[in-house]
Amino acid sequence: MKEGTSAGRPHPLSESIRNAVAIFAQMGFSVVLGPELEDEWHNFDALNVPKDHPARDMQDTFWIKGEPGKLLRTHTSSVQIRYMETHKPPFAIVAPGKVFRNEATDATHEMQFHQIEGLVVGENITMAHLKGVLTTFYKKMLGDDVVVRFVPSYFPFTEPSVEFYVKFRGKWLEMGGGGMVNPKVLENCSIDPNQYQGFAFGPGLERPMMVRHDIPDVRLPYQGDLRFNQF
Ligand code: YSA
Repeated sequence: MKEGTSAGRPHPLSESIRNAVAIFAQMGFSVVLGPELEDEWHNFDALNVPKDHPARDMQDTFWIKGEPGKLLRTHTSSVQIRYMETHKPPFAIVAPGKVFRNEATDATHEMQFHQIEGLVVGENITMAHLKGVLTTFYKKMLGDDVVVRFVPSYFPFTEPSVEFYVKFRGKWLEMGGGGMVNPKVLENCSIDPNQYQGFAFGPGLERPMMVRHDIPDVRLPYQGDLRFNQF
């Protein structure tokens, strides 16, 4: 190799996205994609987040100027709706992609980040399946000794809901949210909640990258520092 050059490698974020997709694909999930430019129905309404409900404030939204009702998706949960509107259960999908939030940045928050949405709908699906899938995912992603903690939470589109955490630099770091799909959401997509249940989850992908590479600040890998692409 020429002096002064070094071998390149995938950016840690690309690696995080590719690993996550590969792990879920190995577990039998199909991989689907959805649009980053969304509408209110798929991002909020169909997910049981009514207009003027305080839950909408949980995610600060970038609205598109001059196009009422259009927004940059605040989470990949919009892809759940797009998929359920056009497919009949049973199915198990993941949807990776960029999401956007109009919020102040800090060491664990960027304005643009990535999530991988998971959705399983079928018969006799329980919360135990959700815990098993996510625990397996983080063990494969971060190593067998990782400890995943599940804590009760609230999302309008799941009931019951959980948040899950992994330990990083001595503190619990929130990795994502999930739960059992709210029957109202199934109904909004013309799926009979008396016959089918489902679980869904939406982990971020920047935070596992931070844990895996011991990166202390989520903003660092977004600043074009070429050392992230070198061995
Ligand atoms: C909940 C229930 C479901 O059935 C499906 C999905 C979900 C998750 C929900 N859609 C959601 O977005 N929850 S969240 O706002 O807590 O974000 C999920 C994860 O994204 C966080 O735990 C974190 O890992 C990551 N995240 C959130 N804001 C971030 C961020 N990562 C980097 N920068 C930010 N600003």
